Amino acid sequence: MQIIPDEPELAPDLTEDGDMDGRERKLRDVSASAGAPDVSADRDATTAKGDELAALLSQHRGERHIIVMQSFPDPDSISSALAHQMICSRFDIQCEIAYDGAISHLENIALVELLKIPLLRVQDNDKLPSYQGSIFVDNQGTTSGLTERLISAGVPVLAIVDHHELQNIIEAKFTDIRTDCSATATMYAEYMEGGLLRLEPGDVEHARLATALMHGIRSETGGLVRADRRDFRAAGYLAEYVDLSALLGILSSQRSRHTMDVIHKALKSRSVRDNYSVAGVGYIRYEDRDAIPQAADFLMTEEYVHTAIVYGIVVKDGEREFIVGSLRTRKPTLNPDSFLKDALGGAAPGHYYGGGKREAGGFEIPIGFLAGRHDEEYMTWKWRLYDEQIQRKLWAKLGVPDERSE
Ligand SMILES: [Mn+2]
Repeated sequence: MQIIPDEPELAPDLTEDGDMDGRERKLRDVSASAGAPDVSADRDATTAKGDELAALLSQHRGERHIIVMQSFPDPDSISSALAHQMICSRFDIQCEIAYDGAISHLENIALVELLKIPLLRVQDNDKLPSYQGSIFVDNQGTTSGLTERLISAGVPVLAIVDHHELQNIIEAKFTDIRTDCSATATMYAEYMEGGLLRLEPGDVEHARLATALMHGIRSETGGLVRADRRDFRAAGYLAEYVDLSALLGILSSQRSRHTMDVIHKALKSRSVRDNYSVAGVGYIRYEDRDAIPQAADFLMTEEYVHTAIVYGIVVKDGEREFIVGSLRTRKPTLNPDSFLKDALGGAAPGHYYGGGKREAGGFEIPIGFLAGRHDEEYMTWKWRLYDEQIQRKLWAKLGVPDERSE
C-alpha cells in the first residue's frame, strides 16, 4: 500500500468554522491521508440518497404503503422494513410490513416476537389494491411472490433499497441499490443518522429499532466478522440505543428439530471435492425452507470447505413444488450471483433461477409437469432425477470432475 504523507493543514475556508461539520470533515481527511479506504464519499452519497428519499416521502404524505420483504424474510430485511416503517410514520405514511412465505428460522421468530414487530403475511389479493405504493427492501422483487401480485393490483413501486446484484425486474421512483454494502440494515442506519430518524436515548421504540438493525447487521456479516468500516460505523451509531437483553434473547434461540433433521441429511449426503461441499436433502416441508441456508452455513464449518451448496425439493401443501437451494462461499473469486445464473440458467431470458450477493446466493426452480405427490417409488425417482441434474450442472460449472458414481 502506498503511504501518502500527511496533507498540509486544511485552509480555514474549507471548514465551516467551529461546528461539528468542520471537525468531522477534518477527521475524515486525516483517515483518508493514512491510506485507509475513504468512506466519506460513501457517506456523502448516502446523505444525498437520504435527502432524495425524504423528498419522495413528503410527496406521499397521508398515504398507505406496503413494504415488501422476500418470501422468507431474514433479520436484515425485517429490521430494514421496520426502519422504513418508522421513518415513514414521521411523514404521516402508514406502512405494513409484508411477506408471502413463512418465517421458520427460530432466531427470526424470536426477533419478531421479542421486539413485537408486526408483520403481515399476505395470502389473498383482496386488500392489495388499497395500497398507494410499494417499497421493496433488501430485495428487488425477484425473491418475493408479492411482486407480480402487486403489479397486477396496480400498486406503483415507489422505492427499492437493497444491496443485492441489480435484477432489473421492477422500476421505482426512488432506487438505492448498493452491491458494495454488506447489509440493507447498514443503509437504513446511515439514512437515520443522516437525519431521517435520529435516535433518542430512553425512547422504547427507538431501542426496539436499534436492536433489530444491530441484529440485522450482525447476522448479515457473520456476527460482524465480515463487517467493513461502514457496518462498524452503523453498529457504532446503534450501539448505545440497543436493548442488550432483547439482543441476547434473539441470539440464544436454538434450532428446531426439523432444522436439525435437514442438517443431518445434508451431512449424510454431502460430497466434498476441491473444497466444495454440495448436498441434496430431498423433500422438505414449506415451513422448513429456512433450514436449507442453515444447513449450508453448517457445511461451511467443515475444515477446508470454502463453498457449500445445499438444495432440496420444497413441497407446499402438496400443491406447489420447487427446488430451493442456498450457496455460501468464502472464495473471493466466486461471485454467487453470476455463478448461479451461469450454472443453472433460467426459465426465460432475464429471468434466472438464482442470484445472490457477496458470499451468499440462492436459487428456486419450479417443478412444473412432474409436481404432485404419488407413490413412494415415483417420489424417489423424481428426487433422483432433479438431484442428478443439479449436481451435474453445479460440478460442471465449478470445473470439478463429478466422481459420485465411483
Ligand atoms: Mn440483506
